[in-house]
Amino acid sequence: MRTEQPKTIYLKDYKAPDYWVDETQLTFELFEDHALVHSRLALRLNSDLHGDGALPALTLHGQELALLKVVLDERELGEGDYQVDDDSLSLQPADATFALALTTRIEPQNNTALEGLYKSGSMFCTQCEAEGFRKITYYLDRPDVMSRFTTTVIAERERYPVLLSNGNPIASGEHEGGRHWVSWEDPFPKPAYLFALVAGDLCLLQDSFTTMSGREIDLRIYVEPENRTQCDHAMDSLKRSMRWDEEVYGREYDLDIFMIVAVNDFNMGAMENKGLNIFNSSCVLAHQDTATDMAFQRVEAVVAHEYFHNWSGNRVTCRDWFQLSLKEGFTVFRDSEFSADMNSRTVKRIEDVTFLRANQFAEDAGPMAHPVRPDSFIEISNFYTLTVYEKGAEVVRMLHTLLGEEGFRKGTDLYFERHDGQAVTCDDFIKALEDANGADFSQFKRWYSQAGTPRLSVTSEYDASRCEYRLHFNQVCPPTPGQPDKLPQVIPVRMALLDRDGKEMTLRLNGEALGTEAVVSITEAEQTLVFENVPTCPLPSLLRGFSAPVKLSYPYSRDDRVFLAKHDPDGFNRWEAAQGLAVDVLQGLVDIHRAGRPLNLDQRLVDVMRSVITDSELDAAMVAEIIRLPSEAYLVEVAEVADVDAIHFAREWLRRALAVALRDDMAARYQALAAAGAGEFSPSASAMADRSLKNSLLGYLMLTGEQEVLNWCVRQFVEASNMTDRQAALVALVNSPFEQQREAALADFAERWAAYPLVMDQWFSVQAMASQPGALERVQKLMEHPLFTMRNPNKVRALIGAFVNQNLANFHAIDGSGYAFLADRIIELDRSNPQIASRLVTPLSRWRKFDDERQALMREQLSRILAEKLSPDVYEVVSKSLA
Ligand code: 0A1
Ligand code: ZN
Repeated sequence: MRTEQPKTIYLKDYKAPDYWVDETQLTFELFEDHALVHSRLALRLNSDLHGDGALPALTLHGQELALLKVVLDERELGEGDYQVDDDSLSLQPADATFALALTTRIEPQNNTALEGLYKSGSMFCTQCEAEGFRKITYYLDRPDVMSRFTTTVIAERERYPVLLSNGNPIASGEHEGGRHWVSWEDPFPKPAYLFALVAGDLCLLQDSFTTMSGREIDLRIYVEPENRTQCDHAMDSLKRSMRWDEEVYGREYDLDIFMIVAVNDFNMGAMENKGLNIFNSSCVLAHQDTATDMAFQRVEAVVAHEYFHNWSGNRVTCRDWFQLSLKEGFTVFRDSEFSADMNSRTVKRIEDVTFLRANQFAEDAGPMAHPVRPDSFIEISNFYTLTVYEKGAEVVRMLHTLLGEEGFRKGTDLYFERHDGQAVTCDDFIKALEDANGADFSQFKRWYSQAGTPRLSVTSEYDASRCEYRLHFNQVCPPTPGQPDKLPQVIPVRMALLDRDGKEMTLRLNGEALGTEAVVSITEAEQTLVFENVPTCPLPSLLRGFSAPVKLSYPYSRDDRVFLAKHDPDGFNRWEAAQGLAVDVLQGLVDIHRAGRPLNLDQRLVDVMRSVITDSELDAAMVAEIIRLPSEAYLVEVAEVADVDAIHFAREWLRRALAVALRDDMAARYQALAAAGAGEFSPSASAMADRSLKNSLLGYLMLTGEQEVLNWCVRQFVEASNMTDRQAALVALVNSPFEQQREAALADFAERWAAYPLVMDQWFSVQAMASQPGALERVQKLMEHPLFTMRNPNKVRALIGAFVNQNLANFHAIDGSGYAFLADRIIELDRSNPQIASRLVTPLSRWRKFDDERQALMREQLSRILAEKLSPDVYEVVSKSLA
């Protein structure tokens, strides 16, 4: 916790360390009220910096530690021989190489921040990224210091039969008093952020994988005994990820054993510790009875993400935390391509783009906007952001688009070969791609240094007499904090030109035939492309597959969008056209509602929706995506000043109007899908797609208020063979006016699933998101539920997070009650878990989007928070929000 102003750290101040740590030997003695950590470090002067042999002081990072013993080269030091303050331990070495042995005492049981060594339930576990290792012992806790670790864990055998750390087990034995020990050795040098330890009473799912060179890897998933039956999907996902990384990137696993451990209390999704991934249980456990299809897909993606880090992150790591996107952007790109290969590529892309536009675009337009490679930070935990992860992945995707599959692979091969075992920068990554391909990405690198979402405005002209079609591109990137002026970026635009039948024309540019689809690079602020031999005026299909993370505008009429939604041969852009039409319609309805006039339904939207609902040839998952209206969050993002009430009203009105207009088609398709899905549960992609469409239709149909539909919904809730269908029915009931059925379903659900924390998280979320008035009171009441606790991040996200991020109409209530409620929760949580508290500030930080009255109310709450004694985490976000 802070009293004085926290310090800002700058990328430009980066300096290599004065000393290296070649070997790190750790011994943990775990007890019920504390732990002792003995470390023995082999240190060596960084002679590149200090070639003259002068020995600078050694300063190690350390926080919240009780230092019990310091031994320098076998000599125990007295208190006058070293200096300790809140963040560090300093001493003066006498030689260029030396051994330092330390003993610290820590209290994992009282570690509520879940950073460092802590307890989750009865289990000990660690979270060291980014700077958690310094809460375990004094160390050079920075990613460019890579060391070989050997770890011994000693604990009571009865309570902690399983003792794990990174690498391979090398020895074990018994101590008196019922204690036992296990030693682990990790042969690969690694930064401290990849260190992990687990001790607990865990059961094991075991399998094996034979690598491309024929090595047999022991695969282990450790969970608490009651979760033993919910690990199969994670294990399958792991094996698929291992194969995929061999096939697509030529990357083979390197240790003999790969372990995943599920813990209930975890700040993020999961962590890629070398050989010992620690997961939030929500990203491991999946069984059809308890997890939705979405949860299954998340497990698959997160397992893959952490596994892929073994190369993109662990073997090649980051020089400093400003380079975080080096591992995260690349790894998100890798996991999203993996998911695309395992499921529907187009649907995966639609999901990713939808998420990016509703969330990352908002971040890029807000007070915390920062480049993919930030220039400065106060608290690095605040920079595990959508910009570093998702926009970073988009940047890597553009490089992939520009180089093509083969060129990109040549580049990554060179990157892994050149930098294996090193801690490097985003520039090193780009350089490897350039060198392998003879490419020049100097302008492209602005994507790493400039924040903000570029706007790409396109207009066109057709010259019939010359058969020429001109596309004029104009790019502008708005100012962001600390960056008033931006330079033009490289924007790859994948595109085609369609004739009146929706057929792609052959593209000719500067005398060169490019085929029917091309990627053109826009590099200037203003640029015109002249297509030749264009026989009739075309309709452009632009930015296919969302080939660059920009805000594209082209003056499409609603009729143009209808045409593209029906005829564009590119599936992604068909969806994009339907989405654009829905956004346009909704924006029109918001304006009409604000003007106090009655709303009317544009039949063209009904027509598009009908055409897909009745098209049994089209992938059901695509249909589900096309009929899903843009979220309220996205409508807020695209509005100049967002009127949340009008947005909520218009969107709900449109949903109901569509349900009424399409009632019979929707009902027929719902019934057909329900009949087809009855019987044995299937986890196949096509069964998932069917469930997704069926449940989306049920949501619409319930808005008709018909008793018959209510009966279908109740039947689905009661008879469902899986959680996807049951939860969808619950959502529909909870959002319906049928109070008695709603309360009965909630009570039934709670009774049945009380023993399953992850299922109960859904129960909390469904209620927190229900948009009827009075949601805040309901949330406050739910906070008193015996299964709710502010100490578990999943519960906080499920109830508080869902309310403030997904229930916009209630959160933004004009009396300010939602804002005051959130401020209270942030202040309360900051005392126990600053990382989670800081993430909750986001909705308040977006105050500039709203009307004056709400702006004042939101700012008032931010100021109230700022007046408290705060962690650096919350201080940074709140102070930047108010700046
Ligand atoms: N590297 C992990 C994410 C992660 C980051 C920080 C954490 O604690 C503060 C935990 C996990 C990943 O990308 O999966
Ligand atoms: Zn990651």
